[in-house]
Amino acid sequence: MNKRIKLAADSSADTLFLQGVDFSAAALKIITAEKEYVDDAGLDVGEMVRELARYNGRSSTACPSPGDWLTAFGDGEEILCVTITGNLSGSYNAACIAADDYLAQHPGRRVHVINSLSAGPELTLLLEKLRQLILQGLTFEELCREAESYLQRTALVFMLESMHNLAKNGRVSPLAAKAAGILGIRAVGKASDQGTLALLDKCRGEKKALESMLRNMENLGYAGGAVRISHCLAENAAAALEQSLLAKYPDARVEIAPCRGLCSFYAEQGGLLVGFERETI
Ligand code: X90
Repeated sequence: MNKRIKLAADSSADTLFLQGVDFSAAALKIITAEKEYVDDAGLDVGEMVRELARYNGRSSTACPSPGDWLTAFGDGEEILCVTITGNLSGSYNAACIAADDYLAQHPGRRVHVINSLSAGPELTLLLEKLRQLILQGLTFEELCREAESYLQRTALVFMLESMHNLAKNGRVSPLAAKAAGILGIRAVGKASDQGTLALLDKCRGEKKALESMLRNMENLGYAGGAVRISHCLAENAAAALEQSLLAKYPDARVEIAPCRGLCSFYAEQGGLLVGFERETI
């Protein structure tokens, strides 16, 4: 294992472990009046989603503190850190503060913090790409450059049945959230270039919504590259999307995984997040 280079990401990346490289995650928290859920390997995500479905009070989230980030940085000599979009979370700012502290404590070491402007599976794709490149022996400078350029070649679309938690916590306007609150209507959208939610479509029924997702992926430049689908208790929808992708792009590398805590809280039951590689023009 390359012990010089350390990868760190917050728990919005849905990644607990990366084989063969030095990786640590910084947990976000999901907070209710009754309980605090720490989005780390110990969290039973299914149980959290079920408990939250029964809970009617106020709930919110909290990003990692600079101290949490410092813990994730550990004793790395060269640290590459990936955060959820800085336009919806304080995680990126906290990581930048931690980076300054770290460099003050350890002159001569390096920290590069990347604001993904995204969430969930687009971060997972980036981490997997960085894992490969570390194993191939790229230098820290090369990794920083490749990370930024890979992010230009990936995107994120989503399908949400409810945007209740996003609206309640001020991450989308109540008006935008309204459609997704109506029974049977799914909101399809993307991570905008500013790292916010942009609505693309409102669909009646899952089939139409999945068609819209695929169409929008293609509009954003999808042409058969890697796809990562994260779902919140929506395994069937994820599998259906995989099928339609493979029907059209038989060589596509598609992976499906359940969301961890933070993405489950905001995507809510039935939500799908899709990170994918796109061709750029
Ligand atoms: O700092 C915090 O408390 C975390 C706040 C996170 C808010 C947004 C999370 C979004 C999760 C929802 C659909 C995809 C959105 C893509 C946005 C760029 C996933």
